[in-house]
Amino acid sequence: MSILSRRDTLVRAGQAGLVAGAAGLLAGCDALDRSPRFRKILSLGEDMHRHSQRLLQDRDALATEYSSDDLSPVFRSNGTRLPDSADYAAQAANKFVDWRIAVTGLVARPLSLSLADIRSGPQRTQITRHDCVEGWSAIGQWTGMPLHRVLAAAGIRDTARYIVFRCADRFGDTPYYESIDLVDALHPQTLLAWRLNGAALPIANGAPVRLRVERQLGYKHAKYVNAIEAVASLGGIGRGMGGYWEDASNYEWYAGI
Ligand SMILES: Nc1nc2c(c(=O)[nH]1)N[C@H]1C(S)=C(S)[C@@H](COP(=O)(O)O)O[C@H]1N2
Ligand SMILES: [Mo]
Repeated sequence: MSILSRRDTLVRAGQAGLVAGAAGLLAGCDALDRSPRFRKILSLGEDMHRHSQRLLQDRDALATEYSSDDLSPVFRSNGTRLPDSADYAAQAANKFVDWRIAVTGLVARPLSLSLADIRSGPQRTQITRHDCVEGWSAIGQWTGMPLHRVLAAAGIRDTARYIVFRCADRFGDTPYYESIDLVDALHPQTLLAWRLNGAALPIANGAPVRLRVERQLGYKHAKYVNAIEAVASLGGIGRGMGGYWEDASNYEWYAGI
């Protein structure tokens, strides 16, 4: 079962719920229904529904994809360029064959994915523009496994609302982490990327695996990902704001572009 079809089902179930709810409300309420005030309330509800549908559609839209002519000559790096730990150095020396990404939390089947697992199976390649809040952009070609495949394989539970990504690097004692909601997690361009511009992902850009979440700013694109957790709430993770920079410097949790 594809996670996308599951979401379609959820959305449809939600709409059916609304319709059923409205029908229930209206059953035997002819007098009320004729009241202009009540009709106004009903149409307000419809407006709100249309508005949230529009927002959802916008969130689902694809980020612009570019052609290979547009590629930046160099895809620069930012933040951590080399995680400072003996374990990471050993993993890198070993070409990351022992790297594992734990997929846990609100899932039916916790997973431990190797780099080989991420590289096999369905892949997507896309050329997109990365925008950093610090005022630079770069266009790069990314290849990776769509995150929705991983979440489908793990059997994400209905109670999950966010996906948290934990990284191998730290700022002082504080590990880098990020989180996104399910709209972005299930978006077709959201990837666990292991290739940049046709070569293995360089260490400076997050080797062996980093997140691409193309509708958001650079700091959301967690590098050096070693754990993925499905959660119902971001409270209790880090300082509770949903990411390293959100906790440290009040960066927006939703950094849409
Ligand atoms: N683990 C980790 N992920 C991270 C960062 C970091 O320091 N550590 N920096 C973020 C920021 S601010 C940006 S702009 C991008 C930079 O990605 P790049 O190094 O491939 O350019 O990674 C983001 N993800
Ligand atoms: Mo950034």
